Amino acid sequence: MPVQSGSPIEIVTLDWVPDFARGYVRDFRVRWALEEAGIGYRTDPVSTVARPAAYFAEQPFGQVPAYREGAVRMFESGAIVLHIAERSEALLPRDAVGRARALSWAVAALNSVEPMLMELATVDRFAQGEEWARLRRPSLVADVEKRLGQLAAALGTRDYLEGRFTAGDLLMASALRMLDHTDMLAAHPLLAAYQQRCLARPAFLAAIEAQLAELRIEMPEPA
Ligand SMILES: N[C@@H](CCC(=O)N[C@@H](CS)C(=O)NCC(=O)O)C(=O)O
Repeated sequence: MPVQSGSPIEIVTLDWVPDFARGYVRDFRVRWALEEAGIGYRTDPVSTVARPAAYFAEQPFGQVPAYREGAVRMFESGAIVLHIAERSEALLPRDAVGRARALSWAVAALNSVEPMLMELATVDRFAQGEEWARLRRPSLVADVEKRLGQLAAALGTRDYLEGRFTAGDLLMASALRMLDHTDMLAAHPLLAAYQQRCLARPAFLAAIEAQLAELRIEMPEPA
């Protein structure tokens, strides 16, 4: 159970999402980071169907999550996770070398891995059946396979990208969840095991349980 510290933290979440998005709304990343850091929080669900105009002053794109902590106002899940990581050695090593590596992996997750996985999710889910999606998919799949191979090679046989868990792993494992509708990770057993290791962490499970509970959905039975 996280402990309270400093100013109360509030995460802006959505009050409803369709079934496929439950457990995947990006506020889970912020909840996960706070759970890893042992920092308590509350949420302020915003209406999915009618986002108040004032909310755009807080999150310019009207999306979630947004983050409030005293005078601090933040948006972008990656930035928020790194902000939390500044407060916790559990997410960011104190030594300069380890910290630099963790930051590199965090940005790699957001900038070099997530965009192509997001594009695949768009092709497979949101543009399903459209001609452009059918034409785009083969070369996109090839790009994703290549990137996964490179990531697997960098991970090697380590438990985490830099040996110990960091915010970089949190964001990488979060990004890899965008492949959940495929079996593409199976081609890389060590990477798949890494993903499972990250997602078996009590802090991740608590984060997902909290999101699902807020959306009033029961946790599925573990496979
Ligand atoms: N890059 C942003 C993306 C945020 C995002 O896509 N949020 C989605 C939920 S996962 C959202 O708010 N969707 C509703 C909308 O775009 O109106 C972040 O990581 O915070």
